[in-house]
Amino acid sequence: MPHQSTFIMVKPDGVRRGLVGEVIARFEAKGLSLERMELTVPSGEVAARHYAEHRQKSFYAGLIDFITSGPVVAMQWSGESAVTVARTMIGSTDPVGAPPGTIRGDFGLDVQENIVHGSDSPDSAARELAIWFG
Ligand code: D4T
Repeated sequence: MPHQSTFIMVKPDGVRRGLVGEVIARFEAKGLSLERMELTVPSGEVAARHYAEHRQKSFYAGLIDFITSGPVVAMQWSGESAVTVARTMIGSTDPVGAPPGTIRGDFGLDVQENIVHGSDSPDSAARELAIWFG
């Protein structure tokens, strides 16, 4: 099983709702290691780089407005299969269909305001960690 690093972000809705501690506690309890963490209001440039693959999508403009609407908590977590493990714990993109026990399944109902982001592959993790942490 590969040791991996992944990029996790508590989105503005998660910060506004006071779910930062809940998200961190879940990853800590699972056994992943917190390597870096920063509370920051993303610039339009960082948001555009992060969501570049969605530039042509109908929800893109709203997504950029949302992600830059307030502070997020940007984090690097590491551990065995950290990318897959974190995605499994976060749950599917639309919280309506995310199973109970996942973060989105337990705390969300809105596909845009879905609380937390996690990298979808090791390559995405490397790209996103470079965008957010340089
Ligand atoms: P992120 O990247 O935020 O962890 O989400 P996912 O990996 O689970 O989902 P994604 O890349 O397909 O979508 C990125 C981001 O866009 C928002 N979104 C998505 C939205 O606002 N409306 C939509 O219809 C969809 C499909 C939610 C996550």
